[in-house]
Amino acid sequence: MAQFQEVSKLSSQHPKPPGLVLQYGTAGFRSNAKHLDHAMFRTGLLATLRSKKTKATIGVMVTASHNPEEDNGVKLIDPMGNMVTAEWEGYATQLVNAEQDDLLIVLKDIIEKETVNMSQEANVFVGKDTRSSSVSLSQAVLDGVLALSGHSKDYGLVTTPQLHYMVCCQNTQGKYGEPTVEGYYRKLCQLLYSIVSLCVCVSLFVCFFFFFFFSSVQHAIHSFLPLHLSVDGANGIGALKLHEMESHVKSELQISVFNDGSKGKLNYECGADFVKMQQKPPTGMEMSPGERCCSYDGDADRIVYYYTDSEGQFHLLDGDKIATLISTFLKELLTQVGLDLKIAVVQTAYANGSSTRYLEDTMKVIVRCTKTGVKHLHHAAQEFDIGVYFEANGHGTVLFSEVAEEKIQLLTQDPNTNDERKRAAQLLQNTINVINQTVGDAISDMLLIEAILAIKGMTVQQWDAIYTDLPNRQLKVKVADRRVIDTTDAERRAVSPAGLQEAIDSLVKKYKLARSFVRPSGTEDVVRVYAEAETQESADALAHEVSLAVYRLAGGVGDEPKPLH
Ligand code: G16
Repeated sequence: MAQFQEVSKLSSQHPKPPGLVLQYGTAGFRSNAKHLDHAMFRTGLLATLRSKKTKATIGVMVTASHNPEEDNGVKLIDPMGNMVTAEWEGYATQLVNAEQDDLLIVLKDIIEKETVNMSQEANVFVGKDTRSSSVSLSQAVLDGVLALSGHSKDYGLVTTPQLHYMVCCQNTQGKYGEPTVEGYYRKLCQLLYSIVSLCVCVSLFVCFFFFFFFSSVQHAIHSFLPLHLSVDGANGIGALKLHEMESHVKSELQISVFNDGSKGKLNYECGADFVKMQQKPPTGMEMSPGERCCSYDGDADRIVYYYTDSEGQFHLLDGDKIATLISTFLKELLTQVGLDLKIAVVQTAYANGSSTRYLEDTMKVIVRCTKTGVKHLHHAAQEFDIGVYFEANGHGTVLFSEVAEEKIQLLTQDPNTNDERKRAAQLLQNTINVINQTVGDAISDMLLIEAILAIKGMTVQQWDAIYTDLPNRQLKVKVADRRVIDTTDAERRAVSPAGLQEAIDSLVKKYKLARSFVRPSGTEDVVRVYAEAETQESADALAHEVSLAVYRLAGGVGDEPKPLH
């Protein structure tokens, strides 16, 4: 077949280093960029097969997100904008690891197993982040698509969620929106206008009564708009896209962008992962006490908020706090409209114990815990009418079932609905539109959070005070082969190596309100350790002791982990 000859020819320009093994991990392949050329070419091949199989457009995003600048990676996007299925992740691993001479055998095997019709047209959307290696690596993806005669559209520099959005728009014939970057901004920002204007109407209504006492209508509106926010762009694609979006929201939201890539290094001492892991502000950010700030990660699919108080103390509002704010807002609106829709929050083992207790005991919402990786959370959230999913690291979104969307839309149009119910239904409708339901999206989440705070008239301090986080610490341990650690119970317990879980259990018993778990990272060559306890000193000590147990029982390399203090 001519197509296979072309694959042979082009793959020799993207040869696999003999013996190199890569794993499709938590969010695709990730490694030092110099090992990835063949993986990109082959991901282009696989995306083309997936497109032929599904008769839909598939996305390929070249990014290593939160990893250091010298790394790169690739994420495959399925037709509805979600992550590719586990089965195809397996094919990706097989194809990428096939030695050069076996490539066609493995490729034909996948075609046969999946009964792919090779005469079917294929379409692949490709995007990339700002890493310098992304230029040649995305070209390798395009070569892979071309080798199997697929059509490709290169979106160039986009955030990961933007590419997810494009794929979904394309495959829903524009029902989800227009598959352009401009279309994305228009969709998200128009909704900010309407959410804010709804809010202004209410403010006006309230101010009408106060007018006679304080003559404060004008003042109230001016103090309400524009909102102001400082954003740390992690020196990545998010900063670039914020600049692009600025003109759309100038009068509603003023954004000061720091770490915009003009001088600093990607993700270096900045970005959502740094802020969450280090529990401190990014470098390069100007912060006034009490001012609302947020950080994106390297491909803008995560966001965390924070502020410093008048004593200079740093306060982090991570994915758990975001999930709580959004689900409280949605639950209140559902009560106002009188709709009985099942709402749930999906978290991972990293969720702070206080957040889970607050959600279950005070808010009385269903809480589910899944393995790390948005693909797992997304799947679990789909089981509910409204599924709010967030990882503590700030990656998350909200999913509305078709039934929920229909019921809400009907209410907005029902002539018998009173004004208060109609306003609440309209806000729910606007939330559906502003949120990127394909995947966690820092820009979309940020616009929703800003709108919620404005609507509720809430300061960042009031949001933070909803519940108090248990002090916690995350550490990384280097081991020879992190696959020796296997886990169960949504990664909360280790089943191997022998003795590790018993060691963790006895260490946890030493501290009050303590919890700890370990798991191999799926994006970095490390074992992650999480610990929480009643005090920061206890959380730090527990994290260190568990790190030592990992180092000793799981084949640690380099120096033994040192205590934090
Ligand atoms: C990716 C995944 C996230 C996950 C994170 C860390 O994020 O999309 O779901 O939480 O990796 O995963 P791990 O602990 O396995 O390294 P990103 O933002 O890097 O794409």
